[in-house]
Amino acid sequence: MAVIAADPYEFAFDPAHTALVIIDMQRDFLEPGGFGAALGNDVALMRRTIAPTRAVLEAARRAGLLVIHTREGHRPDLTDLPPSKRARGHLPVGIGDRGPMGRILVRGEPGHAIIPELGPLPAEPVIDKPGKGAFHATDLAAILANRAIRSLLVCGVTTEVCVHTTVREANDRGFECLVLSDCVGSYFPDFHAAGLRMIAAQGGIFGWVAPSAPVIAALDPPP
Ligand code: TIU
Repeated sequence: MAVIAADPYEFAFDPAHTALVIIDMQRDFLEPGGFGAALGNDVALMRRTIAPTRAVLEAARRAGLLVIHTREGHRPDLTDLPPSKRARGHLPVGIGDRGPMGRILVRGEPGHAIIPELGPLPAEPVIDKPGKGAFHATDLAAILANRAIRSLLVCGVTTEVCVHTTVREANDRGFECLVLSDCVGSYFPDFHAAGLRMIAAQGGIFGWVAPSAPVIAALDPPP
């Protein structure tokens, strides 16, 4: 077992039964000129997660962890897009519309792709999810069960939306989740901070929070 200092108390995990889950590190959320930026958000708040997430990703690959990437998006015909989600916000350019990097949150479009810095390897499952949570309407639960995964190391964006929803879904399914504080980001710093506190509050009501450095150290034991 690897054991690291975390909030609210130490997090113990067996790397053989642990997956790294990287949530929605897509061009439309992180790149200047994408959907998030077009909505007036400061993508710099999100981009600070790229370097630490890449370091965790490389350590997870070295350690042989199951690595799973997710993308939020919809079929090109939008048949899996709830009308409520499409209508929400009365956006002038919304989901399914042509945006700065192709049709927004539509699978196969440039903006839907994972940023090149964190691109998946061919053997790493990519979960295409229509919702905020990675379990809803996907085969993530089956993939984790087939590998006897019990613990999740969670990175990605945004802290209070897709990361939170996924961690809550995972927690209710019996997974132990460690959220890596420097590897998750939000357009809203106060939501990010509160989101992390909410994970670890009440004795770890949804899971644990720790920075990436001790996780990388635990995955890379000294020779
Ligand atoms: N991936 C994810 O969090 N999707 C969002 O829509 N996030 C927002 O914060 N809007």
